[in-house]
Amino acid sequence: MRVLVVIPTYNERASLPRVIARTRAAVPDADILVVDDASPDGTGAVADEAAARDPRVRALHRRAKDGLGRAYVEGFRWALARGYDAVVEMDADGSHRPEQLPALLARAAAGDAPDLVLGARWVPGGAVVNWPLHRQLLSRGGNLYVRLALGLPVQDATGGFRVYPAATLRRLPLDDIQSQGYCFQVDMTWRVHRDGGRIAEVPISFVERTEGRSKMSRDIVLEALWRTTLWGVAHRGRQLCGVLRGAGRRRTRR
Ligand SMILES: Nc1nc2c(ncn2[C@@H]2O[C@H](COP(=O)(O)OP(=O)(O)O)[C@@H](O)[C@H]2O)c(=O)[nH]1
Ligand SMILES: [Mg+2]
Repeated sequence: MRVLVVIPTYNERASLPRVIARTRAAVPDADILVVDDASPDGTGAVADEAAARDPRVRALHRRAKDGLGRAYVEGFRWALARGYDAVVEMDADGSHRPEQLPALLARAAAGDAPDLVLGARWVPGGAVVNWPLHRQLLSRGGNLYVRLALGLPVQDATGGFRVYPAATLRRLPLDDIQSQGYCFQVDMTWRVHRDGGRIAEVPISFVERTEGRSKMSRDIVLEALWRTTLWGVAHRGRQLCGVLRGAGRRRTRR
């Protein structure tokens, strides 16, 4: 299996070299693509230095900060154009432990061939380390809302440590994906599920970053909230139409 690990970066100069080194050690056969949004702190140059030293590392430079979703879509296209079999999403800040990648990839390659493998915090065996209470509540609350609004049968739809088989990415309309922030993760999960895809969750331990700063913001939370609400209303509307159509058919038959 040819695997590409896509690492989006915005101001991750301090943590990126170590994350790249840990990834190379954990999955020596995988390639790495850093997708940097012109980070003012020079992360792009750090990625270029890593790429110059190691042919398995590549750097893609975007002109300006344009959100996690668009950075990933660009990474996915890069992978599909080069014939990779699977694409990994992983953060640059060390929160996603590269040492857990072999378990995620093994699950992706298992006999039942899931269409998406999620690294999950909120499942038995999963954990968060050093995350402040407000982030834990936001993540748990967000996931609960996603389950209630969409009926999505997963425990951690918001996490960004996951494996996409290339076939799944090829089926998705990558051009249509509007989500910019972290709701991109929910958007993708929801699309795979609606498409009839099988989703597997593998427990991970998420470790709060020790360097740099989180890019989580109020706008990112609001985007996730309004988009999930719209998807939920549309979904529940479709369900209701289905129920009413079924009842109508039963009445005409009688
Ligand atoms: N290319 C790119 N990467 C981003 C952007 N926003 C966040 N990231 C990266 O996405 C990953 C997750 O972001 P982070 O701030 O750690 O989010 P948190 O873990 O939820 O606090 C990190 O590797 C960030 O550098 C963006 O607009 N563009
Ligand atoms: Mg982080």
